[in-house]
Amino acid sequence: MKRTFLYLILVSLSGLGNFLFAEDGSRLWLRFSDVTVNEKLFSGVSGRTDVFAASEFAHAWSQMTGDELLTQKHIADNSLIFALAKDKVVRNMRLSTEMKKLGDEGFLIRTITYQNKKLTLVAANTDAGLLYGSFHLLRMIQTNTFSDQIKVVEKPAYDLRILNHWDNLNGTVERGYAGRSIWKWDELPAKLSPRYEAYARANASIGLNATVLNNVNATPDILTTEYIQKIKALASVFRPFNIKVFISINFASPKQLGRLPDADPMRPEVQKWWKEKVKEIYRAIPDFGGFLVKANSEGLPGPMDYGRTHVDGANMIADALKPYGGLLMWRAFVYEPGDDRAKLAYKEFIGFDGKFRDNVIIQVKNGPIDFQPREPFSPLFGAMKRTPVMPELQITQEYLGHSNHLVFLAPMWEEVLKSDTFAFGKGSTVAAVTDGTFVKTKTTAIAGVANIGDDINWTGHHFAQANWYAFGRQAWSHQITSKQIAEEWTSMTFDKSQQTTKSSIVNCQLSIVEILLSSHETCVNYMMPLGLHHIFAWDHHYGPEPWCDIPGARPDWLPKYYHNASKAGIGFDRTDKGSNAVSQYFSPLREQFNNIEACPEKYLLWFHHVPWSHKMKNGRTLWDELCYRYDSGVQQVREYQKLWDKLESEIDSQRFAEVQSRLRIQARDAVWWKNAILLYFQTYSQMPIPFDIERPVHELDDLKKIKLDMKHHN
Ligand code: GCV
Repeated sequence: MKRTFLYLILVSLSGLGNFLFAEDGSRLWLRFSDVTVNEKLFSGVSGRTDVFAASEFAHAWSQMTGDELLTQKHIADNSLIFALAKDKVVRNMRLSTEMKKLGDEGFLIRTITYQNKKLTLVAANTDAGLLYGSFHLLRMIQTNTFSDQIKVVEKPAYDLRILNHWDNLNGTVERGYAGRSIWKWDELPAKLSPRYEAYARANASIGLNATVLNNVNATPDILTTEYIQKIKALASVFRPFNIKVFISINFASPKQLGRLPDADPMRPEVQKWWKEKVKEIYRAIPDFGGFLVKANSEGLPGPMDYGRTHVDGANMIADALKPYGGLLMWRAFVYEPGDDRAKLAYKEFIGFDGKFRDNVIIQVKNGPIDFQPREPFSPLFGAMKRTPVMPELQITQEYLGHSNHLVFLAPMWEEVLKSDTFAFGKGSTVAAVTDGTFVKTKTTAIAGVANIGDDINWTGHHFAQANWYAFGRQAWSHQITSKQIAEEWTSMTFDKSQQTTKSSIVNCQLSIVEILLSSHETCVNYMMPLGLHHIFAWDHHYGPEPWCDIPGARPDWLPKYYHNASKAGIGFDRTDKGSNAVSQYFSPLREQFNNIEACPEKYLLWFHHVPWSHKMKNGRTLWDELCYRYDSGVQQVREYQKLWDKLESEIDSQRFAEVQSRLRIQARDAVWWKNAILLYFQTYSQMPIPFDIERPVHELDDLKKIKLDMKHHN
């Protein structure tokens, strides 16, 4: 990482820019040309010209103001910067413990008075820190929070803040709902799409610093010399933006590509093959990040194919990466049949605690099953006390309405990261057991499965951009609130009212934030409230299919396995009388989850099989409560439609119409969910739907016939 110390901005205004862009969402939250710079606050702009961060700032500034920053006309201002740089104010700062604490990626932004001028200073120990500081400063300008009294000190919560692309080399994206892959493998390395740089800039602007380019269901081809050249080309676009490149690899590559008899990690030729392959990669890409591996999961090859363990497999590849400082992210998304699926990853990994090399990190999905609308956190968080563990979140909405539903995921991730595991006593949140506070590790990390495709607006739904944004912001700071993220994103993304009056922008933004913040709970309500999970349609995971039965399918791929509905009740008994999954949690959680009275109602049917007539905390029966929850999900989406329609005169016509159309789909889908689930479960509960609730408008038999052809999504 390049070492620099300081870069300075004294900001001024000279003329507002007038750039015209189509409102197609392609600019994401980086809509600098729409920013109205408050003239009173700025009195001059300058900065070091030899720093990438400064050129990024300049790029944004010129769009905001039409002013060419850092050109000849501003050179005079630099005398002030040079004087300041030599001044003891800065000398002292450079040596301060505050600066040291910023580490390699932190920054500070501060208003100082120097030679009777108020200056805004961005300081960092590295170019990367300056880049993040610059984007932070820009964000303050974009969101109108810039002032002449700034005192910001920031450093990231995790070392690696990484996107996982589930992009296949043939251009499709597994669980991708925003078009095809943005990586144009056929054109690489010769042709570089301008989208690559735009992607890197967007990531850097929210603090992301790494990416895994290809699907965890990896083909060996990614390791061919041809693909290494393509990866190298991408890495060189991303490098200035401080983004490291990783790839997913297929464990059987030595067999498939190297033509060895097998891929047994104990076979010396296999070990040699990996060492040589890694050497070839680092020769091409010296700052290559490392590998992500899905092994012995969902049919993928792995060390267990040869009677070896996850430790054998991971350590063998980690040894190959070690001389180059490479990292191996080994996934714990495994569920060999044999027990309650929610227990399997823990059971398979817990015995390996402390046995992995120090450049291995175990990647664990937020919940014990699979990115459901709501899950309790995975019990592996905190349980591996001597092994680095990184959370894996899913930004793409596989189980949350794809890119048709407006669902802001920050509140869900905030709930996960702030959940207390009690692994090291009270306060050992999922965030704290993964960010190095409790488990000492060389590298800490957090991953998000990307929702990016080649759609013009990047993410299919305009509001799905907010989830990419939120992942970056939470990876940078797991203490930031969802509300802050929602407000920031909204004010950067819906920044220009057609009416251009201040109050109309503010009102518009308030409505959008209101929708964002309640949208996850809304989706949980119309899909799977009270701890219900995995009652989705087979394979595409879009609509409801609690009745789904595929002869010969693994039972734990079928909804009935999870809901267990019968005349007696509904839910999965994971108490000590059932699968005892509760025992994988630390006290007092395990007792709390085990006890039907103490278990949080949002997880009730996750941990308990509950009679239909069970009394909920509000006095209703479980059945009635389910009915009201589903209905309130529907009503909430209809509220969003009303709120949105009211904004028509405020929002540009393209984005308005596109969001409006998807809200209509979401409203129809919410009704579909409610009708399907209530009519189906009513065949078990045999209780009436409360009479003040809108009646179902479908026949159960008709709903059962719905078969969506969603192959194009995979
Ligand atoms: C990439 C779920 C998804 C799969 C995905 C898998 C995983 O099962 O449905 O598409 O595969 O998780 O995370 O490996």
